[in-house]
Amino acid sequence: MAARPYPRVTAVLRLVLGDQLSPRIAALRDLNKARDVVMLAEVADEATYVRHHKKKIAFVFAAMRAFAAKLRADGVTVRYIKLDDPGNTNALKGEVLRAIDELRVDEVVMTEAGEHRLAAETATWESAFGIPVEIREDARFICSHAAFRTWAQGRKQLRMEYFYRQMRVDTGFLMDGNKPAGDRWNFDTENRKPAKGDLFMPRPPRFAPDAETQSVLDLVEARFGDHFGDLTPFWFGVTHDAAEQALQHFLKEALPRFGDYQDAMLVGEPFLYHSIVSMYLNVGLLDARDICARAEREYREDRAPLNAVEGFIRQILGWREYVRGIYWLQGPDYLRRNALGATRDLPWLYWSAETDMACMAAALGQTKTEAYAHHIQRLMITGNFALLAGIDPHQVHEWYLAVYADAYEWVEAPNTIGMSQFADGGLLASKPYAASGAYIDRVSDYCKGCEYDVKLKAGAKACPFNYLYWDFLARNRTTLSSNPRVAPMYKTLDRMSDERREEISRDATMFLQALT
Ligand code: FAD
Ligand code: DLZ
Ligand code: SF4
Repeated sequence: MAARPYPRVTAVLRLVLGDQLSPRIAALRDLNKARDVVMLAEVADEATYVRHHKKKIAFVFAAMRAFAAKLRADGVTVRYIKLDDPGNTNALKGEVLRAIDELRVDEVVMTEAGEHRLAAETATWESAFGIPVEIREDARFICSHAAFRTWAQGRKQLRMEYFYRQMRVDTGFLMDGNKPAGDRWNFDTENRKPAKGDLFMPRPPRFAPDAETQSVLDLVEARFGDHFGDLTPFWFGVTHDAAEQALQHFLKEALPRFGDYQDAMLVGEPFLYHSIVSMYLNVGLLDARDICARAEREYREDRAPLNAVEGFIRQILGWREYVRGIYWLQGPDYLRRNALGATRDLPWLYWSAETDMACMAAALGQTKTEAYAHHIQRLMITGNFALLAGIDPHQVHEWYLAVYADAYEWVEAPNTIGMSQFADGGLLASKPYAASGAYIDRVSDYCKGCEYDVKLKAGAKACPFNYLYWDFLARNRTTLSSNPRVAPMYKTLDRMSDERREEISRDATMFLQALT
């Protein structure tokens, strides 16, 4: 991705994709305002490669328009293609071609796309267009492709914890000299408290749509009205200033308790003490290094405890960078991994959110209304259910990619295929994130209002997670029983009477047969 050996050019088209809305994005480096044209294009292809949540499409389009307006205000020439502009080919390639024709461009410069589908396509553009197409590495990430490959080389296991420690050392975040702050790398054992309802819970700031965002909302309703999810109320910020306000609110109001309640879930509280910044961060309205530095400052200046700040920085410096590294290292075949051979179709309840399981209704309901669920809801409720029910991981992946405002394949796929569905056979997670109702009851208050009884193990009223958990282990014995972290559960299963094991299988079969 180094500069190419072409003769000096006279006009450069700089393409900025909908999730690259940062003034420091690589494609805009060395921008010549007198000569270059920056292009952004709303295209149906990108809104429908999975049928994205309506709020996600509106967020991306409105943020693209706001970014274009900001560039124009800074004296940049912008070619902005709206979805309903006459002549819109509704494909990025078509729009670049049209611009080359109409503007007499000599070169295209862009930042690498964040997923295999588009990266493979843009790699063909230079020969298709007959002019240089320079594709630059996305420098928003803290770990470059080369640095991740070097870290991964020769390792038997690619565990996040070791990657994270290396990142702490390399960046100096939360380091005191060559030691981790507080003399420990990880404070997770302190981060598992169940939350209680609190009138002063810090909810994310809500931004009223301006006139441009309102016109995007009308457009999305008209063109994608049949996509999943509620378009309104639409409260996401769509500018760098709004995202900055959301970050400041989190740092001040929620970060101090982020650690304690990281795993907690409460009825009627979709956000708890989470930051709700992923959608801003993933499109470039916030910067990962800046967020980590500012979170660290809250600890250094005694406004937030170390367990909270370390836990938060680990998500961004550790998990976020790590899953991206895995995504590019593994290649496109990763999306089709299915180590447990799961084949059930994704049940309709993932789209309707209609179910008697209170935990699933809560996680799916807020997914529909907010295009947001926090990590434990994604992993231990909807993900856990799909895993236990044996749902085809590719369908699960496509669902997660469609329904969240922050969903981009580089971050979503390793979380779904690897962490949540164990479909990569343990590359990412050392054991499946499978749990019975007891876990959900411990970290949430969902069970109190559920039609099912979390204490019951069998029968029509028993919590489905209880028998599905054992049935999952029984079904996957060949693949999982040799895993040292799962083996103790097989000992428990084997100590059960034959009648009990038959009962589990009967309850699970009946439940799964009724699942459509
Ligand atoms: P917080 O809980 O406040 O965490 C702070 C930040 O850390 C997040 O904004 C995010 O940038 C980062 N982060 C936290 N956990 C992870 C993780 N596991 N991987 C990568 N980054 C992480 N995150 C996405 O950004 N996009 C996705 O499409 C996505 N899909 C997921 C699918 C599944 C099945 C699972 C289990 C997790 C997924 N995640 C995804 C990770 C995580 O759930 C979200 O980043 C988080 O819920 C976003 O909410 P927040 O901003 O309030 O995060
Ligand atoms: C997600 C998205 C949507 C909904 N629409 C557009 C668009 O119209 N134009 C665009 O340039 N990008 C869009 N995006 C973001 C892209 O899908 C994203 O760049 C790729 O998925 C790579 O991550
Ligand atoms: Fe979920 Fe089971 Fe609790 Fe109901 S009883 S909320 S299904 S864990």
